Amino acid sequence: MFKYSYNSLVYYGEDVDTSVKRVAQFGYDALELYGEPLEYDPAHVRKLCSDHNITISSICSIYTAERDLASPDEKVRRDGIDYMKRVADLAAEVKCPVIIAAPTECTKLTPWHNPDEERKWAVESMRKGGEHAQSVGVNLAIEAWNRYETYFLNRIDQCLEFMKEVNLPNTGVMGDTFHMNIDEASIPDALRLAGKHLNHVHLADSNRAAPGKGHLDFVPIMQALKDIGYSGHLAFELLPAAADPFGTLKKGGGREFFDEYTEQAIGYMKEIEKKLK
Ligand code: LER
Ligand code: MN
Repeated sequence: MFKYSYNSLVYYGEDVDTSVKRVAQFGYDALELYGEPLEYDPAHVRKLCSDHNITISSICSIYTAERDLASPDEKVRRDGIDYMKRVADLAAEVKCPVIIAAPTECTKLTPWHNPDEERKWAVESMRKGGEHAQSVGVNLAIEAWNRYETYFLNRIDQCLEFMKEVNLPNTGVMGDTFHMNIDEASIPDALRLAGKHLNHVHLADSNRAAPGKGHLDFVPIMQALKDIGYSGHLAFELLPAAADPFGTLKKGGGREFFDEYTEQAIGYMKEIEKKLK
């Protein structure tokens, strides 16, 4: 019923060939690429996808302090917009429908300037990047992150407000169950609120491990997605339980996030699907 994807961010240090083969082997529809466009050869990715009957569901943009769309520094905002354009171009080249967008650096916990002005800059920057994405046929999914990763958009209702201000037809919102577990009063209600504007989803359990390894109840979450007629991808975005998950991966930890969790995540959700009304 649903289309599944796996975010390659956790396949740290691996070539895209191996990642595509792994998700194909475990019955996925798609792979989510991490957002560093220079690391991919689009023609090669297209060929790999067609050889293994996989699509690219989405691109997980990486927003850093140098790419912050709300920065008081005009050059930083421009670099952020240019980055968004490059991610959109890669998406178009690999036939990927949606790229993740966020107004701030991931882990920016306080504004660097007057918050109202930051918001105005964020809206303007997102609109400029989004207009380019629209011109190459790509949609933006505005993602809410929990309070420990941004002060800006922590919940779906805030993303919907921001989306209205950006005011582009190719812009929607997305939920990530790891963040939602922290900052939404109810994950299913937030998904219902997003309704037709929901254009991407990240799935992870409460501890960011594969569903079934934490304490989230995925039945009402998936029921809400079914009830709103969600037709986009469900992409597992799983990361090691550490303050510095990439440090863990760099040291060779988190091996269960490769084969073991890739297999377990989709298997668990297919069982959940059987319980839906
Ligand atoms: C950040 O925690 C996150 O959820 C990612 O999707 C990064 O874009
Ligand atoms: Mn996410």
